[in-house]
Amino acid sequence: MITNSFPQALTIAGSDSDGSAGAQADLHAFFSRHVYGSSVLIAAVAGNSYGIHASHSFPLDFIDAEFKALAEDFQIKAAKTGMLSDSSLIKNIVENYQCYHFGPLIVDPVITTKHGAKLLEDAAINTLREKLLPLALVATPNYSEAQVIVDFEFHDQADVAKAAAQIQKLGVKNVVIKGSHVYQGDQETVSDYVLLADGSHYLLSEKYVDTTHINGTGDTFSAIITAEIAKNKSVRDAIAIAKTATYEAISNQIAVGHQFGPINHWAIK
Ligand code: PXL
Repeated sequence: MITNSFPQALTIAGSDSDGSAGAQADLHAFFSRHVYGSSVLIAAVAGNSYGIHASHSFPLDFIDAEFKALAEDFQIKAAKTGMLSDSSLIKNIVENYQCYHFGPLIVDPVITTKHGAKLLEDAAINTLREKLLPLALVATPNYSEAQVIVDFEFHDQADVAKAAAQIQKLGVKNVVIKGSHVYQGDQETVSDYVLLADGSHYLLSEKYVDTTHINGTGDTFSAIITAEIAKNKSVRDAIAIAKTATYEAISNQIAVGHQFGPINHWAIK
């Protein structure tokens, strides 16, 4: 057997104790697409389907040791970031990522949870814009994260397109602004706006699913893109596969938790 020939991906993220989001969702997503998953954990949260009850960040020298341990042994073909806590942590991740060879970077700029809990402090938004986003092959902000990054409110699709172009100017090669999944009365579809490196742009749509089991949706979407990039798929194909997979996971819910439960990674084909 050739050492390290199996596709491998890395998530740099927080652990969510309920298994629905963060590193756990990423690892489930890598597994679902037959990619071996490793993790650099930057924090751990005490979470369940009601929300996040406590959070603990790991020391930066421990995070350095996680990066080094993986670099010395594994051959990672693509990496992604999730929860990032604060500015010093973002700087640490940027330094470590630049020091090793972990393949293209997918940045899921996690700012708040579905319950509204903050996972990135306000003062770190600039560091995210200036240090981490410029390294991204793909960035996958959701509707509200994109508004924070560009610092203006969206009123229509033209605003979303303008924001994607602005995010691309930060250095992100390909941008996906995920459509809102908050029920708006007559919502029938959820459409993500995609702006590729060559300037082409389009909407990717799936049926809106009326469910409270949506924890880990964004993590899973960006993790599937990462898994597909690790298998040498094109960015366009990786994004399309991620959209379909995330829809499959949302629309086949499992009975776990009382409130905002997890999506179903077994449903991903
Ligand atoms: O889904 C966003 C997210 C990311 N990372 C961690 C989380 C959550 C949401 O709960 O707990 C660790």
